Amino acid sequence: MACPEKQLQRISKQFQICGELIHAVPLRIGHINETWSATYSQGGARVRYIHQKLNRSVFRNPPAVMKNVVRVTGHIREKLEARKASDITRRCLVLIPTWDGHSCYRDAKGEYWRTFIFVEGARTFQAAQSPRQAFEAGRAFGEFQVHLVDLPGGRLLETIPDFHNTRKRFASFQKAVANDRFNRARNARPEINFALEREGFVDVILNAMAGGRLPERVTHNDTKFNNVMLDSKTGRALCVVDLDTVMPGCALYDFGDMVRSTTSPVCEDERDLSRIRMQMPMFRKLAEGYLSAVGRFLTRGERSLMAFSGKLITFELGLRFLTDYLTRDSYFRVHRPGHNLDRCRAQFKLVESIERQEEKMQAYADRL
Ligand code: GN1
Ligand code: MG
Repeated sequence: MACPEKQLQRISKQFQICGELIHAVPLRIGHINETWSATYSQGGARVRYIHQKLNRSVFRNPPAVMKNVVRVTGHIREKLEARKASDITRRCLVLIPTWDGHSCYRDAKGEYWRTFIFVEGARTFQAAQSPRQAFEAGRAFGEFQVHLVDLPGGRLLETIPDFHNTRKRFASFQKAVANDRFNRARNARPEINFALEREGFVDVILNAMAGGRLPERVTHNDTKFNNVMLDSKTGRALCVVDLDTVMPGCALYDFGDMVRSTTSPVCEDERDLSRIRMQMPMFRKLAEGYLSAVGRFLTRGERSLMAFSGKLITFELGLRFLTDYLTRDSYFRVHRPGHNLDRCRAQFKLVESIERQEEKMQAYADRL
């Protein structure tokens, strides 16, 4: 993540921040955007902000991303203010506008930069440490969906069209195997077969949505456990971050990605596959937390696919990592050779574990 301090100095001057930039550190979070935490001196106090450069090859229309983020954060903030919540700047991301009033800054190279208030006294984790944390994640993403049920101003823009279209993801995977441009398919035969054997369920949610059996909602679409900020003192969820893929979707995409990223004890790129499993106590608390927030509006159809969605989205991510491996890692940032294949293997191992427990998981959700 090369970004000399000088460049960041220049960028940071574009935003409505009063103070001098003292230093900035790159944050190794996410596989897509580039993020820095920057410390400023302001009237003698130290304050931190987040500066982020959007990945333009993933987000083809950065102004659309920013439009959505402004609408979503503005709406949640209004709701928190209306109910006189305390600590609002830690409960919802706050964008710092540029001096000329824009939500982001476009530099001479055409790169888009934005700035958020740094949420102090909070932590994120790569993997959930306890069922209580799983509950908090479920509740936080559930509340996020609840807040956005009445978002005014029409449909959000689709920042990445077909983001959770598992059929299209499957088709891209098939194409990558057929072309095998980088001669990598030979390293991934078992994974390719694993994926091919499961084509049968890729359309379930798509068909239910197309047939009107599942509603479209405003969803987060990237509900990874490390996108929940937990208060360092109380352990309670404060807010969810990474709002670039908030757009029209299915509530189950969110729940499914929570199952993927919260119920296994290890990170999504764990190489010791024997450590990967869907842990029922984590699932129970995750489902309880989620339903504690959305229980009132979730339809029967949505409820009935909660366990399935965990399997589907874990499979979808496995497919995406595998496709990216086969096409020489052009999408997800990698930190070692074979990284995307490791990620794929970890997802598929988790899919198997969910398959073994799917009935039990759904039976539990049905009882809640
Ligand atoms: C990417 O960059 P990050 O970690 O927030 C990806 C998600 C994946 C996730 C897997 C825009 O998110 O869809 O679930 O990696 N984001 C995009 O770790 O593709
Ligand atoms: Mg993301």
